Amino acid sequence: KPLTDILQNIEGFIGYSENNFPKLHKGKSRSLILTELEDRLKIDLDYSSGKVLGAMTTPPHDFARYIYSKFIDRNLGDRGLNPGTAAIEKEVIEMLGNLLGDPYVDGNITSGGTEANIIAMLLAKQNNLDIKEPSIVIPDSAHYSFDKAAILMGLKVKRAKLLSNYHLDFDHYESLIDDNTIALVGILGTSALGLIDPIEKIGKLAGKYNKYFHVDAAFGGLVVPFMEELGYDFPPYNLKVPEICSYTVDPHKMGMSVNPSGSLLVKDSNVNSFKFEIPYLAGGAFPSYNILGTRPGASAISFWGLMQFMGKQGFVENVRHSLENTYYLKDQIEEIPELKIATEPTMNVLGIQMSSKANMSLDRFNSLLRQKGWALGVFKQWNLLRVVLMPHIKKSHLAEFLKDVKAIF
Ligand code: 0PR
Repeated sequence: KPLTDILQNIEGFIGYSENNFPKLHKGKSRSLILTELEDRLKIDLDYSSGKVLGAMTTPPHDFARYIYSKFIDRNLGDRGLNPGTAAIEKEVIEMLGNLLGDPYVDGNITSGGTEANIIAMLLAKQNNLDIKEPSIVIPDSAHYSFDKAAILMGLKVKRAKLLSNYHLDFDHYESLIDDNTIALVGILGTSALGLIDPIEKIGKLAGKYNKYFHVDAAFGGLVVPFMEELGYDFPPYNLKVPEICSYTVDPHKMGMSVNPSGSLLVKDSNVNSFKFEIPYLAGGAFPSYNILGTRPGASAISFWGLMQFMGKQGFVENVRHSLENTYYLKDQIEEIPELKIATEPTMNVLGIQMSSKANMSLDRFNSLLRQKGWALGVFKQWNLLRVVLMPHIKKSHLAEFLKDVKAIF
């Protein structure tokens, strides 16, 4: 299909031919372009409306935005040319390591959880080059980035079942491990429900079978440590679990930082580290774990600045606000006979399902919500709608949402 046909079908598309670049001999004025952009981008959902209820992203903190635009020219792909930025990146990894139990951890800022998880699987593969038909064992709740990694590297994916409460069926997980397994994956904050896998127990399996162990804490890595500060108890989940080889944590989710910002922390004492190196760069060769070549230094710099600005207390307050909203919404949903919660929430993610009293499908319920502008995540395989109580969600948004929900039944 030609690109023009595809664009014509996008809602809000106005006249590609008018802007057709080859025909546009003379540039337009900034103000004309900005006016057009503001107008065309109006159809994108606005976080401040509270309608973005099902995404793991939130508007970046103002200070992070400011820093990002100020240092937007820094390229971590050539760290020799940007030694200041490289040092800041190293400090961000150290600070994340400190928060997660190991300040001596190695690692890099990535474009997000997907890049970090793909690199982790690549590290596992490089550590098991003798295995000819490599497979990975992941919980059925794992993010699609592991499937992407598997496609790229020709890995077989073995998905461990979930129990009826959507937690991992640990016995099934163990039964999938065999000689071809190159990596075990555990999740701190699943995409659908924010649940936590038994990280310490999977670690023990990794030790017993001598396997590479990766933890995907893209979401939970910047939630759970702050929940601990609020007095919540968790079984061991962080880098102190000795068998962990690598750990994904995303500043652009609950870290309130700019897109794109992820990170991969690597315990190089557990890994035969495989870093990419480009020898001819003007600034010299600085091997890193990244797949991206040119990569935004401003991502590292913004999160460094944001951590300094907010302090631990700032993140703790954000998490407290998100949890209060989670429990408020849970209580309210439980009062509506046609709905139920999928499972007890562990962090600020809530799954909503239809109860046996509802005479409506989940699909229909969701499309009625969409008509009213509410954007929730849909996980068809588990018959649930996901609400992520990100920092931009206010109680008043939830009250509006509940009013619309009640009007449906
Ligand atoms: N690991 C976990 C546990 C995730 O939930 C995600 C993404 C990733 C890894 C991958 O992270 P990146 O998207 O940074 O590569 N989870 C979000 C989700 O599934 C991604 C997202 C965010 C999707 C905002 C839509 C959206 O509007 O919800």
